[in-house]
Amino acid sequence: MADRPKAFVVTTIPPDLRTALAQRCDLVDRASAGDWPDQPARGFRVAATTSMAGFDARMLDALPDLEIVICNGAGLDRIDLAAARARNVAICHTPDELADDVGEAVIALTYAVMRRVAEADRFVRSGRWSKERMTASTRVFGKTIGIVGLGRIGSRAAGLAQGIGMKVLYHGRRPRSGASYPFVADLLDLAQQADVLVLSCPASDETRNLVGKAVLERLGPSGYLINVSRGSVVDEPALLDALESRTIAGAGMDVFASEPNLDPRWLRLENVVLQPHSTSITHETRAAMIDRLTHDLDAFQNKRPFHNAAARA
Ligand code: 8YV
Repeated sequence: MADRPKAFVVTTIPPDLRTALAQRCDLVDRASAGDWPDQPARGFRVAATTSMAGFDARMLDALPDLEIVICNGAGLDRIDLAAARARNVAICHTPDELADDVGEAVIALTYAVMRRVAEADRFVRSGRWSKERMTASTRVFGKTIGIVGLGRIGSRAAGLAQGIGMKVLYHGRRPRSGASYPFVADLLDLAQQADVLVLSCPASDETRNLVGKAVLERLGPSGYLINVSRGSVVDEPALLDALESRTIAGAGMDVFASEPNLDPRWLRLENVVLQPHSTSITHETRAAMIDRLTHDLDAFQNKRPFHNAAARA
């Protein structure tokens, strides 16, 4: 595509990505398309979305001239890959670029919630230190971390956890070839053994509500949950019950069932660390994601090979 294609921007995309796409495409925002996707929009060969906004079959049908969707993110759980393939629409995303920082954030969240870093910050800011002392936190070193989903993010978290003296176990559909950590076939068994249970698995129908009351009870009153996957992987009311009743000790959360509009119960909990789905948002990962998406778009426009997620649907 030598000419500048028109690109339909489905949702609010990060400004850095918008700037990069505007150098290659003429951008049109969904807001200017009336009651799209009920009324198709012609002439758009490119569309831009995010992992959380997704791109479904209805959207594909509403852009009949579409050739490629640019997705800001790794997760494809909200993109209909089969529908895109059936319509010969390519999907490019960022499967590799954010694993290091999200994996690192697993350790940050583990420290933050076990060593009560956010609580201690509030303790100082509130002036309580002049009247009382902070009560004890929990050591991270030597504890067992159970990773649900030893993919790119889980593997990064496992390596870092081992580096700070944690024992690493993992669970998934099957053992990963080459993994040097013990595989635990049963999630309840993993929760029983783990001091920290980390959710880094893809969101799917198979993992929906994977962690509910039974898993949380096995994790137990000295156990912690870290979620950098998707809110859908956890039965959130059961998790909130467990945190309020201290059935589990605490949680470090980057994703939520109804983000960004959280259940207000979260805001009343002292034993949680809350992040606004930001564990991948570092300067370095943003730059890497922009490079990947613009590389793939340029490759597509110039008929060079690139990773098309729809081709593997
Ligand atoms: C996004 C995410 O990358 O990549 C994903 O699937 O869930 C996030 O880390 C981030 O929110 C930027 O859209």
